[in-house]
Amino acid sequence: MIGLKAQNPLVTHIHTADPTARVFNDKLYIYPSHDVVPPKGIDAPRFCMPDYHIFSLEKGNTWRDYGVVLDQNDVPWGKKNSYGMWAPDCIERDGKYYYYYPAPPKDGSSFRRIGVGVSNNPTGPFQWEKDYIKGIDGIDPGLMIDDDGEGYIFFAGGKTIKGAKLNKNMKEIEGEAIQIQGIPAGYVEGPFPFKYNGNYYLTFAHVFADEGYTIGYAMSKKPLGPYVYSGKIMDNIENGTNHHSVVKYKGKWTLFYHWWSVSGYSKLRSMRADYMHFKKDGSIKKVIPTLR
Ligand code: FUB
Repeated sequence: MIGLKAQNPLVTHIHTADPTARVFNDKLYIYPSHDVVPPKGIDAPRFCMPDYHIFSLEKGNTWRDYGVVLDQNDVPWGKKNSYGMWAPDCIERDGKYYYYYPAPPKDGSSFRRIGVGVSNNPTGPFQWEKDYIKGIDGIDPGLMIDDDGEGYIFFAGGKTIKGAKLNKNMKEIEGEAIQIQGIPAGYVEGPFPFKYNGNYYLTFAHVFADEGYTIGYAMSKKPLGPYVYSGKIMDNIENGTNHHSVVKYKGKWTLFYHWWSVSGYSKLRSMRADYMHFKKDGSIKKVIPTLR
């Protein structure tokens, strides 16, 4: 266990990226990915990402690091030493916690597949499914449980966002994943779904040719859309990528994202958080990050 002060960047003992924040039983958890310096002799891919840690916010505003919850070489269906454990998510349904993660598959069927593990606790241990979820071919799983209890998974694939309803077991999708309509042109990744005041929101990292990575969002009246692009939540802050999440914690909406101020290198990122505000009409005010 490692205790750290709750301020930006949130932790500095390891590099963390793509933070998915969740509140379970009034406690704040973060499910980030983990950037490392390529070990000697390793011809690492663009990002070097070997495993996942989980964090929780403790009394006194310190972060607890639960250590490695899944190593790349323990993914039952994964390619060994891929260093490709990209952005994960975790969601609760009926008292069980489901952890979704992308990894390169050993069968070579795709760039990334998405696997799932289940636990009775938000921090595991998780029982990892032997195979990846069929019908999903992409990265960056983003999960949502609707008010009626139905589960949805969104992911990025081929510069688009796709989504599907999950079966009750949370390990299979119902039918086929569909391309989400209404997402603007340009490279998109890191979809994060949530619901507020009867509207469905889908936020995503959105790359503009002349600006680079921003955080954009779209709104809909139905979980799988069609969505209407509604603007930017954050301008490009030169943070490498702009994978993020949104959560309401202790009455305040908060945006979790990353930047590389600690390392000075865009592939060694550090997670951060800033408050986010809605306007009366449901639109989101742009977040000005505290870059310190
Ligand atoms: O962190 C690795 C990948 O870069 C994520 O999966 C993307 O969203 C981008 O942040």
